[in-house]
Amino acid sequence: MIRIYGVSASRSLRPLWLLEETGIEYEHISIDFHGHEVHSAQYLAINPNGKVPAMKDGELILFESMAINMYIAKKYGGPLFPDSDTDAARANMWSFWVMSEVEHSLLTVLLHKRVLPQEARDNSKVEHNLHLLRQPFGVLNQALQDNPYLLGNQFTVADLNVASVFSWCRPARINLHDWPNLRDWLEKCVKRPACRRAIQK
Ligand SMILES: N[C@@H](CCC(=O)N[C@@H](CS)C(=O)NCC(=O)O)C(=O)O
Repeated sequence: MIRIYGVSASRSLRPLWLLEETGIEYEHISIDFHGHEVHSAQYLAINPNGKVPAMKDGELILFESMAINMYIAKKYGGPLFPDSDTDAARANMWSFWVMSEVEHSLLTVLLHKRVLPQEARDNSKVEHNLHLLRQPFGVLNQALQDNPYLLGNQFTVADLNVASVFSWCRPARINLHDWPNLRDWLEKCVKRPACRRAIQK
């Protein structure tokens, strides 16, 4: 049975959400990423980076949340994985895009607004990264202008991967008023029952 390592209050939410969407049975090893567990010899044999998520499916072990999700979607996702090579390429594009153009800045805003202890917060980092995010937020807003989802009319792994990163906008208290397509799409994605179930894990 496919196994996912990591608590849902981490990037492990991404594969947990996807597995909940597929409906397949899976095993959840709910290890925390703060502290010793991820640095134990046993876990480092699964993910030598000492981070979550990681996945084991038979003999295959993967780390990196987006790579894990593309594998799960293709193997178990049915219509969650695009049925044409061109749409599969677009799903990859959006997944790489959100990791390289959005994730770091959004996490910096979240950490410095809400997570770090007051004395470690730096508002100039919040302002700088909010400024950097305006460009990719605009790109996503535009991409959702004519279609309800990133690849067309249907929710796919591309939406899940991108929305799972953008879901940090809410705890970071980022006002999405300037990007209404993005805001409405994000709301629709994170309200999906599979996402709500994964968050409870
Ligand atoms: N690029 C990796 C990032 C994984 C990552 O940084 N995970 C965090 C939790 S969200 C972690 O395990 N941190 C533990 C540490 O840095 O010691 C992915 O997307 O899977």
